[in-house]
Amino acid sequence: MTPDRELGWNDALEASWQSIGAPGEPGRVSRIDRGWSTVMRHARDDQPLRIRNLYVDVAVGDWVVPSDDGEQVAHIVERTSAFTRRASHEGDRFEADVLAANIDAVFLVHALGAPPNQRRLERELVLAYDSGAEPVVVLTKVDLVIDAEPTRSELEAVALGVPVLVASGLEHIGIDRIRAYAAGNRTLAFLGASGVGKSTLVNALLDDEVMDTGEVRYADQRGRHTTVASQLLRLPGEGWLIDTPGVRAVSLWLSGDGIERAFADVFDLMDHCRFRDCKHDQEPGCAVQAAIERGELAPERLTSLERLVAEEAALEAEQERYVRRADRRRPPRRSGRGQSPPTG
Ligand SMILES: Nc1nc2c(ncn2[C@@H]2O[C@H](COP(=O)(O)OP(=O)(O)OP(=O)(O)O)[C@@H](O)[C@H]2O)c(=O)[nH]1
Ligand SMILES: [Mg+2]
Ligand SMILES: [Zn+2]
Repeated sequence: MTPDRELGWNDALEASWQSIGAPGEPGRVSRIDRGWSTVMRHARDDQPLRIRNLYVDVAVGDWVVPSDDGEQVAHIVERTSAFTRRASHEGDRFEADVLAANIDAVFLVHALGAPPNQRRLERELVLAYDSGAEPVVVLTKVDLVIDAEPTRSELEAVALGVPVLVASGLEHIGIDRIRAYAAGNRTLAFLGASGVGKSTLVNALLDDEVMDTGEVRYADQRGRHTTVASQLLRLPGEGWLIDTPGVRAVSLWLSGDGIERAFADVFDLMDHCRFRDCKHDQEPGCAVQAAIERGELAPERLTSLERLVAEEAALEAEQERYVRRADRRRPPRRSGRGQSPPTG
């Protein structure tokens, strides 16, 4: 049986699966509970498999091949995208924590009615590009403001052509434009600070009260609800949605070319500096400083870039130190920058 395209199977996944000899019958992980994966075999599977995920770092959204005895995950089909949290060091294990996999479009959610936060958006764009998903910015809670334009144009200035949508989860405004990204059985996910309105957007998309929102828990006085378990949810019409807790922009993994893409304007300027090793500080002929002087580049954007580059370098150094130490203690394993999760 070929995997169900309605469940999100696509040409890229097919090619990866073929490249490992097209084993078994891949299904998609819809949730994970302490070592157990729930695996759907087709889009309307109401009796999904429950199998063990021993020795494999499975994430919600993954396509997995069950073992012949149907008891455990035998392979993970190579991911088209992955949200990865910073490695946690546990004993001599060195692992990045994959929160969600095979996401096609990621919505970077900001709330209107609060000051626009360009720095946060820059960081989220880096993480989105690094994940491999297509970023889209959503400004929600539009019902709270008279004019969304000032905030929109401030965030557009750092979005560099990434679409910036306006919506309200509460008032069901702009929901169809978000849903349109799921056409072709694609998978959506939401990233953003706590309280910006992600769960409310998810509810509006599902047209249902699937996710708890802050308000709900305020009522029963147990404090804010934060989504606790990732799950793959079917959207009405077509497409999928992964609701992920803890995808806070602060602690994610940095790797790949996310910084280069999110700061493409600054990198373009850097190509025009007189000296190849320009530090973009006091050097003569620095195209970056010239753009700042002309008012074409905000100095905060350069600072923001430098901070992210330093952070990535520190993370890499830490990884390398850790891997070197671990390598002295046991046989070599794949490691290094942007360490790819095991795929089987
Ligand atoms: N006025 C207005 N309020 C909204 C809107 N969307 C969400 N809210 C309110 O904002 C609060 C937080 O919304 P949530 O959807 O729970 O936020 P969240 O991003 O899921 O938060 P975490 O789960 O903590 O990350 C709740 O009180 C919502 O009712 C909106 O479009 N308009
Ligand atoms: Mg939430
Ligand atoms: Zn320069």
